[in-house]
Amino acid sequence: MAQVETATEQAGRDWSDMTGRLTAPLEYYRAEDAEILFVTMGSMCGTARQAVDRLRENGVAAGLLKVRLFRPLPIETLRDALAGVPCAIVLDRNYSPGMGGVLHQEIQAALFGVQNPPRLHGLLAGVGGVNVSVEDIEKLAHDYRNAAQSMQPIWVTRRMEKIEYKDEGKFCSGHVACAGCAEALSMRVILNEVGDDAVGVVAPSCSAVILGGHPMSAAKIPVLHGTLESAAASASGIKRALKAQGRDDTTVLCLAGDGGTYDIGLQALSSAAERNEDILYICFDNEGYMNTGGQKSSSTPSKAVTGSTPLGKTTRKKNMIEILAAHRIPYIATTSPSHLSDMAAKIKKAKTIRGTKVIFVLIPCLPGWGVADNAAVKTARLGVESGVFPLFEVENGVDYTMTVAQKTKPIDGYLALQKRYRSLDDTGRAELQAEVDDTWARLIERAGQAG
Ligand SMILES: Cc1ncc(C[n+]2csc(CCOP(=O)(O)OP(=O)(O)O)c2C)c(N)n1
Ligand code: SF4
Ligand SMILES: [Mg+2]
Repeated sequence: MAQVETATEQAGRDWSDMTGRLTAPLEYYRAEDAEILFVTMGSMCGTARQAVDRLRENGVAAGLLKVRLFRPLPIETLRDALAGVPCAIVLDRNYSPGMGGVLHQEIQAALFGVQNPPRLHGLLAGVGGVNVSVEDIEKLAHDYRNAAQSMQPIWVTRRMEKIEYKDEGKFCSGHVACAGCAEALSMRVILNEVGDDAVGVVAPSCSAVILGGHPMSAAKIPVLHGTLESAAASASGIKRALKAQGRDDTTVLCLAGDGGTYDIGLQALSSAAERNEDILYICFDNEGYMNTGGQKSSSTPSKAVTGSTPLGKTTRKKNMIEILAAHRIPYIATTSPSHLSDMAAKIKKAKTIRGTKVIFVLIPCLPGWGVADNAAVKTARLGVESGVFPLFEVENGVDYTMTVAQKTKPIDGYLALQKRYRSLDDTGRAELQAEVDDTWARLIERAGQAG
């Protein structure tokens, strides 16, 4: 056991000779003259590194000590690293009941008897999968840099988003979506907001499979299963028929996938939009033809591997929002299952508007994207936070309003959760990042111009 630290150091040097990437039991980032040193492990380090950069840009001498070897803990090296540092903040994404964060406890014990130890703070951050952002860590530096040391661990994470949401039971259990599918979750919110006075038109897609046919449908509103080409046309006809019966207030809800929206149903949708038919059209955008086995659609983004693009798609995702905006329809919005209150609010708003409303919902598809069955919402959240799938509204084709106005993360975390990008090299990743940055900049410009 006593030799593990030395052996790990040697293995790290050998690895560095072969790859140029240094790994060591303890790794330092901008730590030389740090007056405040973050100490953490694992995935928290990437976020902490960015926070250190931002703090340094703003004149705070922050640094990071990454603990790679936890058992056995490299105690002497740790003691040397921390002696003389004015303030150390241990970030634990774990909780040992009765004790607190395990790294904090170990470091507290390791520092026993050290001359000139740091003021140590043990912060429990991100426990239970709660997101910890760069801004959160920056704020912790400001909150704790001058605070007196506390022996007790401190819970610091933001509360989980509390969703003010009352499920009206418009979407029944027993549906056949893949377990963990974010489309089923979104469907629940959408049907809830649309209410009883509605008629649905569903294009062949996962939503058609999820809802199923009469009398076993999971939706509590009447649903017409249309063709892939004609969902918007069918919805237009139904709306006109209802209007002729004096049921002008009945919502006609069209549910389609991206294949049925960007490709095969585009002609009917464009015609309906040009006529400004009074329909609420939802596109569940899972970026491919998923219920037929995961082929690419024109919504599939660059470089994503699908059943029909085994080496990655070579063209960009079609910008359907701008195409629809060019029709000057009253309302277009993007939504995500990671932001359910926002989704509900946009459906509610769309219901009050007469004319064609189109709402896109980001759906990370579990088998299609190679996402773990508990990670659809997390993936969607990272899609929003990295600006891959910005949340915004376009009114009358010209007024752009950002719902989430900041892009706070690089795309790496979003890509890492998906197998469809697993063969992407650094060059490909950089190209994709550049594409996202470019699209984001244009969007912000539009939103700015509108304001
Ligand atoms: C004209 C036509 N072509 C092909 C099909 C077969 N088909 C049924 S659903 C589907 C995939 C639709 O993909 P998308 O709209 O993205 O929905 P998802 O399955 O991804 O939810 C296809 C190709 C069809 N029904 N009609
Ligand atoms: S294939 Fe994808 S979108 Fe369709 S039900 Fe499964 S997870 Fe949901
Ligand atoms: Mg699809």
